[in-house]
Amino acid sequence: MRLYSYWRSSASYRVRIALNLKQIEFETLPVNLLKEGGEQHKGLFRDVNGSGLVPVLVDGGTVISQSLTILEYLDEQYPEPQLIPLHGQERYLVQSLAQDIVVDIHPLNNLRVQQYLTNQGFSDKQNLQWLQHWMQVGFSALDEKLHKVAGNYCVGADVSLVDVCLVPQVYNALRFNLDITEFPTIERLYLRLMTKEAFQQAAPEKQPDAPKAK
Ligand SMILES: N[C@@H](CCC(=O)N[C@@H](CS)C(=O)NCC(=O)O)C(=O)O
Repeated sequence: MRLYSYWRSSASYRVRIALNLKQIEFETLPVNLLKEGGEQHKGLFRDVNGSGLVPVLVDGGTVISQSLTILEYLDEQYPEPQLIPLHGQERYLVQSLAQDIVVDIHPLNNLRVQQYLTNQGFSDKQNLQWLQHWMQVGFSALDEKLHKVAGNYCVGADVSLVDVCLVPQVYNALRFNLDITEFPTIERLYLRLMTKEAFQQAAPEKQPDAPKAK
């Protein structure tokens, strides 16, 4: 199992958490999103994913892009622990909450969006305000929804796809100085999830391509 990944990519972070939860060993194939304009736009990786985005999972002859699709694949192939409930309302609740994060919140804080805004004349401060605004909008709604359904985990008593997507998004929020104490359910869940080994080991700073601490 190999994962094209970038240490600070939150979409890659989701997949790393799932691999750890399922105790699947994997090799990281680093794609440096910043080096010389970004390796995601260059020859070798463009052949792997023409969209120029990480993560991409390679499992034997199977090559999959899009983190949610990778997570679905892993859940089918390695069902322990099951991240997407197989039946009932919980199945759709888990998927829709995960999409609130992956589809509605995350894309607006992606690197290429920030780079575009900078090229359009946004200052660093305006860029930060943009990021914080959209995360604030997304987190407010998400916090209310999670408040109604969370137990020890985002949805009830079992770890799910939502937890896997929440932690990297909170990492992004903290990175961009969003005050997450405004979102008490999200904050509680994040702090609890970060006590778990599978989540800790997936953290950006623990990845082989992370800059070495000085
Ligand atoms: N919908 C995609 C999003 C992937 C994505 O946005 N990846 C980011 C890193 S988190 C990326 O590769 N960005 C490169 C760029 O913006 O140039 C997924 O969930 O896998």
